[in-house]
Amino acid sequence: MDNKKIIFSGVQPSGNIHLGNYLGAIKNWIKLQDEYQCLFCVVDYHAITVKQDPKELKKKIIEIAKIYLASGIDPKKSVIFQQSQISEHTELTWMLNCVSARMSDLNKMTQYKDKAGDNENVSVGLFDYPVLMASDILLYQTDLVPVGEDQKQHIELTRVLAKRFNNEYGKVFKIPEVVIKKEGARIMGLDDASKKMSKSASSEFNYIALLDDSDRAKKKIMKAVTDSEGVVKYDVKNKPEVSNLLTVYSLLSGYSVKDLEDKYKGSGYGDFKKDLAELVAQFLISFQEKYNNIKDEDVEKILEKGAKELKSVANTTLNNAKEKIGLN
Ligand code: ATP
Ligand code: LTN
Repeated sequence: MDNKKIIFSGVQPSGNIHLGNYLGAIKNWIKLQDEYQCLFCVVDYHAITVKQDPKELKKKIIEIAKIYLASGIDPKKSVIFQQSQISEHTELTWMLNCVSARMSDLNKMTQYKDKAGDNENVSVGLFDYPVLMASDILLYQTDLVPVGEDQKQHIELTRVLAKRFNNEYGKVFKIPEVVIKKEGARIMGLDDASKKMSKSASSEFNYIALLDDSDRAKKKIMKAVTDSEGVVKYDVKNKPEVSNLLTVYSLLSGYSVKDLEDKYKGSGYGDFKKDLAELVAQFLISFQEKYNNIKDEDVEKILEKGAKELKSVANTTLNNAKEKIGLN
């Protein structure tokens, strides 16, 4: 790796990757590739914090890497790799579990509370998920972590764990910064704008998957919940549904929200939704054309090459940390 600043981010190979993942995270990574050394991970150890079907998981790992490539991640500029191919991720997790992370830190994590609710019958891994995420980031001396809004708390925890370790044992880890782009940082569910668009939503009318059939996607937009006012206006507090659709429209078309408000002044939601449905369909058709042209064997080679390239970097950090706590 050269002397550029390091960017690290990742997506779990679980559920259906949706427009929220794309607009809130992956799309923003594309522009960063020239200025930074970018590392994009398929975080498969995170995916197994909830039950996965082994055959499906294998397919999903390749699918995520393909989605990275079809979105414009260039393997000549950025490193794409699979988390479980570098054992240092789980080794560092164990060390941080023991010497840096506290139950009281993890008890504050809202994602865990949202996912587990009152159910005690969830995996220990789901609770420990943020420490694995911290290890991902810290192993590579990451400078910046571009993510959607929902991950902010996890990056803050990463900083706490790194500082705590450095203070107690001597400097091993760089303290990373979170990068959250305001627009698209939290795309909301199409069926319920009070919750984020989510892979694990119970209804498929919550999200537009990147691999959705374009006609199906059009239907989902036409069925998206709005209000009864009939005014296309951005007002997150009073019109969260319409504001969410405006955000998606703006990010996919490049038009500003203001331009879109002007365009649909006085015309109700019918034309607005129809045009958005067409825009989404065209986006999906062009995305999927790229996706379908990528061969599984090529993806496997890219993942292997990525892991080879990063193994020694991860190993150096891990050994430094081991040395400091008296393990080497
Ligand atoms: P789940 O929805 O099941 O909790 P997830 O989509 O949040 O899963 P990941 O696949 O790990 O989990 O997320 C990948 C990236 O997408 C992260 O950077 C996350 O912040 C971002 N992201 C996820 N959902 C949204 C959303 N609705 N709006 C914007 N960004 C999102
Ligand atoms: N938990 C993240 C995925 C993730 C990640 C990371 C993101 C795992 N490790 C490191 C950034 C940096 C999520 O989006 N659900």
